Amino acid sequence: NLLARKYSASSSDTPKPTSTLRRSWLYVPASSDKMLRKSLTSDSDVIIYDLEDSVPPSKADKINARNRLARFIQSTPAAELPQHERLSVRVNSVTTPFYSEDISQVVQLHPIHTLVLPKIHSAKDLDTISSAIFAALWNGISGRDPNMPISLVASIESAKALYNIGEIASWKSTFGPIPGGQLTALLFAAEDYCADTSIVRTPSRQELLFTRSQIAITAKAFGLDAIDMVCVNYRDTEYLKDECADGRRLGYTGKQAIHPGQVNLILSTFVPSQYEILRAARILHQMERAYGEERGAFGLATEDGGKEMIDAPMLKQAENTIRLAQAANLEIPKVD
Ligand code: 1VU
Repeated sequence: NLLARKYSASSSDTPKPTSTLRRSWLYVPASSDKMLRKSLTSDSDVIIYDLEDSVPPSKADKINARNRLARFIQSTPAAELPQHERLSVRVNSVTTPFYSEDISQVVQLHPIHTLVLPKIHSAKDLDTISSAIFAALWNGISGRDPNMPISLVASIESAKALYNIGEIASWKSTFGPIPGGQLTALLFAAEDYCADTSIVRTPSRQELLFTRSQIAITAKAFGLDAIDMVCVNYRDTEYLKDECADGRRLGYTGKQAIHPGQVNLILSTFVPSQYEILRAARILHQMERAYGEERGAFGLATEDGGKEMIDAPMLKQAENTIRLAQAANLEIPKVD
């Protein structure tokens, strides 16, 4: 059947996940030796070593944090560090005097895969960053493999950024992805966004719905990952669960974390539930049968004894679900 043919683990044409899952993005302040060490024990899909807002703003503190991170990465055995795809650094924003030296030093830490870029307000900001990356590599100070791309994440945190979101999401470096960097994700920084827009935060998050949707859907339009806001209530598991669930419903592929205790919940929310996987498997199986009977639609039995109509768009949704489940190595049940 369709399910067995397209998705069985033993099938030779099993689709392979197109990208590594990047569900949880854990910030680790580079100003803290203790937290840097602790990051080595985290299962987060991505670790963001932070040079920006978790570090005090003084020049001395910024320089210390940058140097501390370099020492940490250089002195930790490679096998203990997060693997290449999991390693990212948030540099300081283009509006500060620190960003170009941050970039220059960070690209020398050659395992770094991703740069998280705060306060991107327009494509011009990305051009500025890209020039700094190009200059750092061109200066020949890097031990980095020149064919290793640098993945860029644009943080959307202002009214201007939201206004310019199309030009940001469609940005390409004039230097090419290598060595200019390649945009791979949009990230929503809710607290800065509220500071910029005077939006008043409420526990309901209702005031952020438009912006969260806009960012997630724009990311989809350009094939980018969409990374949802930080949940600052880091001791409230129920609140985090709720925020993760509505982020995923809005189309986000992952979420930022500020505390190691948030990671597992994010990892388990940004994948389909067992119920969703079973339903998707049934849709694929029953659509195969419907196609065999020259029908493009059929009625799927619902949990409450009713029926729902399934046709091509639901088949696509089911395929997306199975693909995501496979990428997360989740079991896909056989259905009759
Ligand atoms: O068990 P240990 O004592 O060895 O370790 C503590 C603590 O050091 C460690 N830990 C972390 N390790 C790595 N990365 C982290 N982000 C992190 N957070 C804590 O875990 C153990 C338990 O910690 P705790 O429960 O006692 O928590 P603390 O009171 O130590 O720290 C709480 C805060 C929130 C201050 C801490 O988690 C933190 O600094 N998080 C990162 C904040 C940040 O990066 N902010 C910028 C990004 S968010 C943004 O810009 C927009 C809002």
